[in-house]
Amino acid sequence: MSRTQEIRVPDIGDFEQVPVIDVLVSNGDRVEAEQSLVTLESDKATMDIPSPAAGRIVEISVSEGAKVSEGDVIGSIALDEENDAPEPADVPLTGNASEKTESAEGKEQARTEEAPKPRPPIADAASDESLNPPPVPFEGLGHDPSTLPHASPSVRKLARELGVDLVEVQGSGRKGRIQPDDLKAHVKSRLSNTASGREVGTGFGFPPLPEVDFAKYGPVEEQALSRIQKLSGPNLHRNWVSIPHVTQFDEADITETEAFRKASQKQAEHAGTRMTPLVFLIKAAVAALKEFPQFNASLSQDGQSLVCKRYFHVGVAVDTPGGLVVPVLRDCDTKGLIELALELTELSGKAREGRLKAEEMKGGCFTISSLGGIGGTAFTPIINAPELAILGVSRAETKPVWTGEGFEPRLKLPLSLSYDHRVIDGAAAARFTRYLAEQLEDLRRLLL
Ligand code: CAO
Repeated sequence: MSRTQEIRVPDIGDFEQVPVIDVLVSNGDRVEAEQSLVTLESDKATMDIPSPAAGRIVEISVSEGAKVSEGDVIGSIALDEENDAPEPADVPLTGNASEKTESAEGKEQARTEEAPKPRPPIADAASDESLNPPPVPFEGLGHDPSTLPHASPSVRKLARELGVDLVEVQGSGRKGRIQPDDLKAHVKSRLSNTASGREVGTGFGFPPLPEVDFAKYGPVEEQALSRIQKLSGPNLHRNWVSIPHVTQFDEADITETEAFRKASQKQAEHAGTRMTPLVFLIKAAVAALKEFPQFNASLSQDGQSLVCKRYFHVGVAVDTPGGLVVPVLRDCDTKGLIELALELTELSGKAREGRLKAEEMKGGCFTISSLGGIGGTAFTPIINAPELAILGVSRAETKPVWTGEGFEPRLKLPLSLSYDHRVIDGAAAARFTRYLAEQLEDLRRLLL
């Protein structure tokens, strides 16, 4: 015959006389251990009283509106046979700790005795941890109690582990109770929304963007994002929110370099290309990456170490009718200016015609994004993860520079270096940018 046990309110913290807002089971129901039986709601939060063990409900003695405190009896349960194993006779439930840890041999002997074991008093049985699960803390502090969702302790525990606020989950159970499947569906939908970029700021506790019917305010037309935008948008979003960006600004005096570039234009044309400021930037970037190897690295997957690269592949952002793409020029340290110019012309041409292969956009160590041909004075480029830094280049401008005796017109190229502050310190970024600028200011340095 199965044993009956009282169901008591466990430790619920400093709360007293907490109203019962829901009774989730009826007399005769079969329940599992930990299954929620009754929901309480204080003025701060809700909690469920779990079943102390598997069995059949004999009686639930409270109803909605009743008020309970820790230790109050709220019903009784007929325990399943396996929960009803007799207590060893030689271990008094009220005994002290040393008595409870009697030898296994002694217990075994007690179990084999034929005489029925005296049933422990219910109050003592309730103090056995296996039959009396640890308290489930009140949750949801800070929420309006009237909006707090109903869910079992196991669902609440899982939600805590996953960092899900149950207020956001739609419950499909009775009275909107959140079932395990509701929680899973919620997490799946959040993940797919994040991956597709539909949800801005997920995981950071931001509210979703408001849905606005723009047509209410004037004529509108809907245009689909390009394929490239759809693909690159979520990556840009991830990089922007997950990498702590800082941008270091500087200027390089490229007066002499520009004179050299113009002078070497004929030679480039002869080779079938154009000598663009970008190839000088690539060479200067390689020199800086060699001098500061920490920039030519990526964070390991677990974020505990740096993967330092011994090759110098530089990505170049190219503006195409379909959107931004970043082809990668390989082994830039081994190539001359004309060779790089030829390669850049070929890759940017392929990019604009949509003929770039996926392989040609992989493996970069560092990216350069030049808006110099368009204009602007500075901007904050987004790091192309898993790279650690990206150089933004704006339009060079002739500026008066004080020489100590007078002003001289000098061509100044604005540089904007965004870097991953988890790995790179501000001082290192300032040194890197200065060093890069110095290479551009005096090309002879690149030969050293
Ligand atoms: N300052 C002043 N003039 C500049 C300059 C600069 N920083 N950079 C380029 N120029 C000049 C070039 O010299 C060229 O002039 P000439 O024809 O007289 O020589 C003119 O501007 C046009 O240059 P360009 O931009 O077409 O060519 P490029 O080699 O400098 O750049 C490429 C090639 C592919 C990088 C560029 O075409 C491009 O797509 N840039 C956009 C990149 C982008 O979108 N970045 C943003 C990423 S974040 O959204």
